[in-house]
Amino acid sequence: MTVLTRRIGGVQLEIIVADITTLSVDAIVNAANTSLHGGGGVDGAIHRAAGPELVAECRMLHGCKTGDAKITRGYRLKAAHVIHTVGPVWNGGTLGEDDLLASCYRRAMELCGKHNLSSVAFPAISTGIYRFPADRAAEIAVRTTIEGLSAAPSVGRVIFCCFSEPSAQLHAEALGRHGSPC
Ligand code: AR6
Repeated sequence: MTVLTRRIGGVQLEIIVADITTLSVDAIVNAANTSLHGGGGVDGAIHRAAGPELVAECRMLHGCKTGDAKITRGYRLKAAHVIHTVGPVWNGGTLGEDDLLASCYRRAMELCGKHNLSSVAFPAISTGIYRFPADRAAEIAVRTTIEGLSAAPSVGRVIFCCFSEPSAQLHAEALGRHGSPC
């Protein structure tokens, strides 16, 4: 379900409510952990849908630091690639969580640019098991992704793939503060 679409320059930004594993895009972003060996939440769903080849490739990456991102193929997913990023665990906001979350979106956009990808879908990183406040995370997600468009000139479509309507509303409010109606 599409909640909002906005255009910034030549780039279409969409807020949808969906299961990210079903999307046909160049890359879906995974909210992983530092081991990159899979887990619960969206990470578990992506690994289940991609098949065992995904964890085999992930094992060769030797983990990922919080705030960083690494790219693999998508295997049995419709998405050609998975960008694995590791969001911060929320600890009250005094341990650099905002900057680390922003870094996830920035690094993911940099990888899109480096690999010449044209479409990318993000889940609401850190807002599940890692307990980052959803409204604060949505603002960081939208703002940082828009800032990151300059590092990814190949990208023409960005999807914020929310898993609930309240999450989508928070992203829609954030996107409403940026960009113009499509
Ligand atoms: N499609 C889209 N969004 C989803 C899906 C899905 N299929 N499933 C969950 N979400 P979480 P985190 C939403 O917990 O907070 C894992 O164990 C979910 O509703 O998946 O970054 C990792 O291995 C929430 O809004 O990720 C790490 O250990 C958002 O995705 C840890 O969880 C993120 O929730 C990472 O925690």
